[in-house]
Amino acid sequence: MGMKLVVAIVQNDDADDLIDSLTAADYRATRLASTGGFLRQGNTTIILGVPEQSVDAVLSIIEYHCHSRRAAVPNPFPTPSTISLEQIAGSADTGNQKSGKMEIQTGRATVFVLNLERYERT
Ligand code: 2BA
Repeated sequence: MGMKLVVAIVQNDDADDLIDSLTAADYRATRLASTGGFLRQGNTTIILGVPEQSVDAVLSIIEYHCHSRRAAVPNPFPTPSTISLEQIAGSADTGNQKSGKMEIQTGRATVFVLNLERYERT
């Protein structure tokens, strides 16, 4: 029986319900605290080793519990013209800079499905 590794990066607000639902459906999962490279804010990475035929069911559970969100966030990469000397010196809250905000629309979840060469639970 082929096994797959599902790696799902989800928003923290969706993680509890998602883990509860996966566990209730008898899927073993590991939850890792992670940080998005773009926003540099906390998110949750869930890894599950599952039989190949369970992948679609797991993806459905993820889709059901994870939500796309629109948010105004501090621009992680403000253009040089929007950076004040105070920001460069680290003495200003960049999030409150009028010119430092940007709108993003997150996805529901980012999911990778990988072939698992070997799975052991001893
Ligand atoms: P972050 O990298 O912090 O990205 C958070 C959200 O910011 C993204 O949501 C997207 O809406 C926006 N965003 C990311 N990069 C952007 C860019 N270059 N320009 C404009 N907006 C951008 P999602 O796409 O739903 O991603 C959520 C999290 O999933 C990401 O957090 C990252 O931790 C992970 N992720 C997404 N794609 C990935 C990939 N190809 N490889 C590894 N991790 C990924």
